[in-house]
Amino acid sequence: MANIVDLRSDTITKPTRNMRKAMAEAEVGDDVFGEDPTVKTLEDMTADRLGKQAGLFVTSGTMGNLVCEMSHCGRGDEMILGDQHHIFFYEQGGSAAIGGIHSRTIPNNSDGTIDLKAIAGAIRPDNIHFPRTRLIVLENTHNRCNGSPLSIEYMNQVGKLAHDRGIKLHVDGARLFNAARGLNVKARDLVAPADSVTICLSKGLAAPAGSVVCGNSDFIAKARRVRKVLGGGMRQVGVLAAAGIVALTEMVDRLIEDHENAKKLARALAEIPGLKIDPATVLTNIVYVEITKEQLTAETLVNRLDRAGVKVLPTGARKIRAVTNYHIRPSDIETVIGVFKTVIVRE
Ligand code: TLP
Repeated sequence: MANIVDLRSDTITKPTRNMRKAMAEAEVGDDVFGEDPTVKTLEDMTADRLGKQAGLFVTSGTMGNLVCEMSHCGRGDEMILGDQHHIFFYEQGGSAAIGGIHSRTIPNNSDGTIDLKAIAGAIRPDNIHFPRTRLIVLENTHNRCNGSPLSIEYMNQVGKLAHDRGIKLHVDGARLFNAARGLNVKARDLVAPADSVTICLSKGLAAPAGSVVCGNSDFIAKARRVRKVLGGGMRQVGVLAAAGIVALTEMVDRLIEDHENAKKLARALAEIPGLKIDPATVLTNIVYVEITKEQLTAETLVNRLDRAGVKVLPTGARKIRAVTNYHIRPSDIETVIGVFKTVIVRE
């Protein structure tokens, strides 16, 4: 079969040659004893890049978020977050199931923000009947909201609101570097108001696994304990951290190519009758498309595309998602556009 163009996610990216070499040559030690030099380098490097005191290597974005939530909140405490956040939508309710944390959701705007007034209104007063509001969570870029990057101004406004009320701010920055490249700002400026942040190495940055949590030293000491109780203490894990170091040093700047590819795809799909998308909403590497052609479901479209060598994800009955990534070239985008036209227009 001809080349498959896989746009299901940027999580499908495979490690680069430089990553494999670094993994093979990595110096390692028992990281639960704090003796893996490569993990330490990755943690320090990430913290430095994000303007935080310390970092903690974790297995995944899901673990990073849960570790942060549980480090900020005790059982019965409440966190405020958007109803489209990954944490609320796709993490199995782990905050409640494992952390005993109560989620108070606020509808996300289509650009991934949540209204400041709504956040302020959701903060609980001190009352014996209420849970205590301990945490506000933002997601940047916002996966389910078109991969939208949240601006420095907005992040600062939410940070101020949180801190004025003695509440912490966590940022799910699984694609924080996409946000920074998309807005042409520094990642550290985006998370300056955050008390904790999770970034992922294994999405757009193409490392095989791993995320890093950053915050101040006291917070990271607490987070290290939580990681251990969740079974996330790994031993000679410098073999993975080595790929993460390459991801941070070599793979961030090129994210702009993914964004260009996504914008090109969005512009072309907007021209195809039977599909609906506003290309102006595509600012990073995630493209959501609504299907308006009568009686065409996402499932049918995804199957037809798949048979023609293009993989995308159904994200609703009449909605699909395409995510550009390291393995996608501009010529693949041309191919994908052609396949969409054939599948939608001609069938
Ligand atoms: N997102 C995955 C799927 O789970 C949907 C994807 O393909 O986009 N935060 C955000 C914003 C994410 O998009 C993801 C993964 C995570 C956290 C969780 O990361 P992992 O998969 O490493 O646990």
